[in-house]
Amino acid sequence: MFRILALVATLCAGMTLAVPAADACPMADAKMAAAGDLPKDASLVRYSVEGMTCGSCALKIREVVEQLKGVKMVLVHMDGTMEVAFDDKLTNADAIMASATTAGEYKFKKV
Ligand SMILES: [Cu+2]
Repeated sequence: MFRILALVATLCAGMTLAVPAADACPMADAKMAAAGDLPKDASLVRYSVEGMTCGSCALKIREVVEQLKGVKMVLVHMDGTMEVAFDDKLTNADAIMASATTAGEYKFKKV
C-alpha cells in the first residue's frame, strides 16, 4: 500500500505544475505512455502546448485529438508538448492542430 502511494506521489511530483495537496493527482491512474510507443509506420508531428494547468487538461486534449480520422496515437506531456502519430493520407498537421484547438483555451504551435 505504501509503495502504491509513493508511486502516485512520484507521478504527481514529476509533473511540472503544482497540484494543490487536497486534490488527487488526475494522472495517477492514467497509463504513462512514452515517445517510444509511437507507431513507426505513421507520420509524426510535434506541437508546443500553452495553457495546460493539470493532468485533466492533457487528457482532454488527447481525447479530442484522438477522435480525428487518421490520428493513430496522441501523447500530451505535462512539460507542454504534444506528439501525434498520424496517417498522412487521411489527415495533416494543420487539421490536427485545428481539432486540438477545440479542446479548450489552449494554444498549439508546431515545433
Ligand atoms: Cu487542467
